[in-house]
Amino acid sequence: LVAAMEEVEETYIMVKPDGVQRGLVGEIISRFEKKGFLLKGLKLFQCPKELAEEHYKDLKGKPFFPKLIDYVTSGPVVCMAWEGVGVVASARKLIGATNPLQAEPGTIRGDLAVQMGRNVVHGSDSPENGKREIALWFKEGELCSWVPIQAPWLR
Ligand code: 3AN
Repeated sequence: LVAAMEEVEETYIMVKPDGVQRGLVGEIISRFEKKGFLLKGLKLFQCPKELAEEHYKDLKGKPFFPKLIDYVTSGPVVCMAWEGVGVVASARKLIGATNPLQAEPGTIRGDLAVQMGRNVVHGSDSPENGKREIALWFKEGELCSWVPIQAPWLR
């Protein structure tokens, strides 16, 4: 488990339409930036229905699936690719529990959200899904590989 935590990973983080509408984009980006992860891709994007369905394909049978698709396509989202050691699990900790009422204070959902169906942010649940989702939401030329000059020790 310790070895797994030391892997450099990528995760797909997305500010959902409610986060954009509420003006929380800067606040959410800031939490990952301050933590010390590396931003590799960033864009404002109106998600088509087909892409939302592909992204959430594992939840297709759930009763809330149609509402989830309507929600995530209801306005622009902010798509981000973040890189770092153990970034997948760490980002999920920063985000907090799926149900914002159960999310710990200090987490994004714990601090900024109330409703399960309006939980402001998405984060990949495994390194495999991180790769899959980044490939799904970004085109090749939209990602940058770079080393932060001011803090190379973070990598
Ligand atoms: P997470 O986003 O924390 O990884 P998932 O992957 O289980 O959670 O669910 C994806 C999204 O589906 C959640 N972010 C939430 O918006 C929605 N969702 C999950 N469970 C429910 C539920 N019981 N009722 C309504 N929406 C839900």
